[in-house]
Formats: sequence, structure tokens, C-alpha cells
Amino acid sequence: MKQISFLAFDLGATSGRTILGTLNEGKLQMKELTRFPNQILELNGHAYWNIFSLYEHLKAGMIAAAKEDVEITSIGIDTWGVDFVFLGEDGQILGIPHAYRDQHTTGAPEEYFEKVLPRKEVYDITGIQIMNFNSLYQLYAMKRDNSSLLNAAKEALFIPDALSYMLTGKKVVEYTIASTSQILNPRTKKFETCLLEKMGVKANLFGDIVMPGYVIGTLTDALAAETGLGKLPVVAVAGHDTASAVAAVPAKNEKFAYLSSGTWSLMGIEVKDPIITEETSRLNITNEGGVEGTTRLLKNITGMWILEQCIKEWRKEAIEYTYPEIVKMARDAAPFQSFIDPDDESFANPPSMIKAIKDFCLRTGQKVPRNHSELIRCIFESLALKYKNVLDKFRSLAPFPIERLHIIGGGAKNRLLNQFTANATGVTVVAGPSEGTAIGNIMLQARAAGCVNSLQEMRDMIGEAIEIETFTPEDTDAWNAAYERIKSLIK
Ligand code: LRH
Repeated sequence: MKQISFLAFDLGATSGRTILGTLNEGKLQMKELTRFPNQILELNGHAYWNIFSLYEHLKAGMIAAAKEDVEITSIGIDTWGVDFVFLGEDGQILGIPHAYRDQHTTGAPEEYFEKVLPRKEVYDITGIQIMNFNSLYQLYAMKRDNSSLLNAAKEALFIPDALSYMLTGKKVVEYTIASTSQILNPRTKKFETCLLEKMGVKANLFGDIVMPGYVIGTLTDALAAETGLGKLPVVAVAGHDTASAVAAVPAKNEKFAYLSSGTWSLMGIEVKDPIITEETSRLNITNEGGVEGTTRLLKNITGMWILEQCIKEWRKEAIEYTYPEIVKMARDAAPFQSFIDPDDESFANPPSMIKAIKDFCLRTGQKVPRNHSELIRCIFESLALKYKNVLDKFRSLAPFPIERLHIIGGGAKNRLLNQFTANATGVTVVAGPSEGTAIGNIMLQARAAGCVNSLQEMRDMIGEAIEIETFTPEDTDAWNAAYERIKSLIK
């Protein structure tokens, strides 16, 4: 295979990156061209994404890419899930999109179940875990609040599709990102429009679905000239970051669980068909759409968000820790002092995360972390113990024995947490790639270009190309005892 390069935009809820990925004789090289912040825009008590600023960052990324001495084959964009942009009759972007942490959806699912369709029916149709911020409840909240944007909207595009639209002028609805909305039926892979119609939202708000690999269009004439990239194709990758990340798990067979570790920790298994049962409903487990028609059976766990918010607070006091310092502080603190359930509502978007952690410990009769080291240790141990709690659920659901836990994403670089996770779960942890999402994005473009033929071939190639590290469970008795002590605090 001759050398071939792709440009990936990987946007998370706190930052975005432009990555140039090059495949050469089966080797994969990644080069980060730009990195930019993506911050929630707080305005009049609401939370938004500044999509126009993101567009500017994409443009800067493309200009940086044009300066590299390589021929680029295509561009792909992946982002976080559920959020969307409205377009008017003439295709104009209307307003700015709500961010999923906006408080307007607090209690919205319960209102929807009472006034529109019962919870059981919604879950049975969609197989998606009930979370306030799912697109369905965002739309419900907007309808309830008589949103002028929703009233004026002809159609809506999920964030990666909206950015691709800004680059190409072409509108698509990519399957993996659409699957996060709780409007899609994972069995038919089509929107279940009754979920919208029954609350008075137009049935065709979202258009026809395309699968990952679809070529959306080429850069607009203006962007082709301005960036210096020419009329480059933009490919619908797995637009949902988690779908791209899971596609990059370097697994040799299906007997694995994954943990995509970033702002969120997404833990689950990959299955061929959706699993929608009373049990998955009770456990509130999601069936998101993956690559090659696979299903990501997973659960959202609040991940590095908690630490990220503490770091933000320390920064305000002019305290800036490097990541190795943070890990060292946790390592040096005493074990098993206090525990939080990362998914407790109080950690969703508190004014002070540090106070929220201390309050949780106080109200549950535990020691309150006294310094930054104890706080960080508490966060890491709590994550590892929560991972055990969730992995146990997948152990009972998986149609195969779970032999390994693959950790991918930025969190995979945290060797201490990887070891804690192996200890807590009792399963061998395989860490890497830490750039899982961007690698998945690039490999899906490579598949669209005909360089690889299947998901397994992609995974084999990734397994060859990147370094992975294995963590074997240690101290399991101490971790089991800690889990027994705190498990009643987990919802
Ligand atoms: C992770 C993620 C996750 C969604 C959340 C909104 O970035 O895409 O899979 O649930 O953002």
C-alpha cells in the first residue's frame, strides 16, 4: 500500500484536535496539527456550544494541514453525542446549539413519560439509556418552552453533520451520531418518528440516515481556496466520538469489554444485535449504533469530568498541576479513605466540584478529603470501583466471557488508574490507543478509501501499529473489601 494521509477533526466537550493520520506499509503515523479549547458558552442561565468558533478552529486546522508536505485524501469529523443545530427553510443555521449540560432538560424525561409516551415504550423502541440530555428530551424541553428556533426550524443536524455541512454545504444524518438521540430504532436503524410527532415536533426534522464511510461532499469553493486544500472530500466517519473510539479497540476477538475514557467513561461490550430486555431497561443500558452494523451496549459513567472541573477550580487559584504531578499526588495519598459515586446528580454541573465531592463524603458519613492529593485519590479509586460495578453488569449480560478490558482514549495514559481498574475489576486491562477516537476516525476514512476492508482488519492494523500496555490485577482482596464497604453508595 502506498502512503496515504487523512485529516481527522476530533472534538470533545472540553477540547478539539486536528490530526493528520498517515498509513504507510501498514504503519500508522499520527501528527497533531492543532489543539483548541471547546468551552461551554454560558449565556442567560443557559449552556451553548459556540459552533461558529469551532468552525474557525476547523478552518485553522485545515490551513495548518495544507502547509504539511503531504497529499491528503479526505477529511472526517467526530464529536460528542446528542447535541444538534437547527437549519431554517433556506439552509441557514439558526441561533446557537444548546450544550447537553444545559439545565433546561432537568426533569424533562419524566415530563415526557407522563405527557407523551411511557418510559417503558420509549426504552423498548430505542434501547437507549434514559439521560436528561438525550436529543429527544432536549427537543421536548424546547417544544415545552415554545422555542423560537424549533418553531422556525425546517431541519436539524447533529454536531458532526452540522460541521460537515459548514465545510461542504451538504446535509447528511450519519448513523452512529443519530443513534445517540433516543429517536432512532436500533433494530431498523431508522428514526421512529412517532417519538417526535407525539409531542408535536415535525416527523422529518432529521433527514435520511447515511452509514459511516459515506462521502458527504467536497470542501466549498470558498474553503478550498481559503485553506489551500482544494476540493477535498469530506467523509462521514463514525461521527459519534465513542463509535470512532470503539472501532479503534485493538481487540483480537469479540470477548472484550471496552472503556472509552475521557470526559465521560463509556463502558460496555460490542454485540451483533441490540439487546433490549427488561434487564437492560432496569440497568438503564444503552444500545448505540456502531461500525458495520454492530451495537455498542454500554453505560455512561461520569469520567474525567470530575477531575477536569477540580483542575479548573485550582487554576482559578493559580495552581497548575501537570498530569504526572496529579498521578503522583494520588499515588502518595493513603488508600480507601473516601468514595464518591461519580454518577451522583450532584456532580453533573455543580458550581464547585470540590465542594460537591466534600459534601458527598460528609452526607454519606465518610472522611472528607483534606487536601488535593486526597481529593484526587478519592476520584481515581471511586472511578475504578464504579468501573467494577458497571463491568459486573456487562458480565451478566454478555453472550461471551469477558476476557479483557480495553481502555482507550486519553484516560488510557493514566497508568495508576489503569492498575486500579485491573485491581478493582479483577480483569486484565489492555491500555491503548490513547488516541483511539482520532485513530478510529482516520481508519474509517481509510476504509472508505479502500485501504482496509473490515472492522477486524482495521483493528488488526491498529494492534500492529500502536503500543499497548497490559495491567494484571493485584491486591484484589483489598479492592474487593473496599467495594463491599462502599457498594451501597452506588446508585
Ligand atoms: C462522549 C459522548 C458520550 C455521550 C456524551 C454526550 O464524548 O459522546 O458518548 O453520551 O458525549
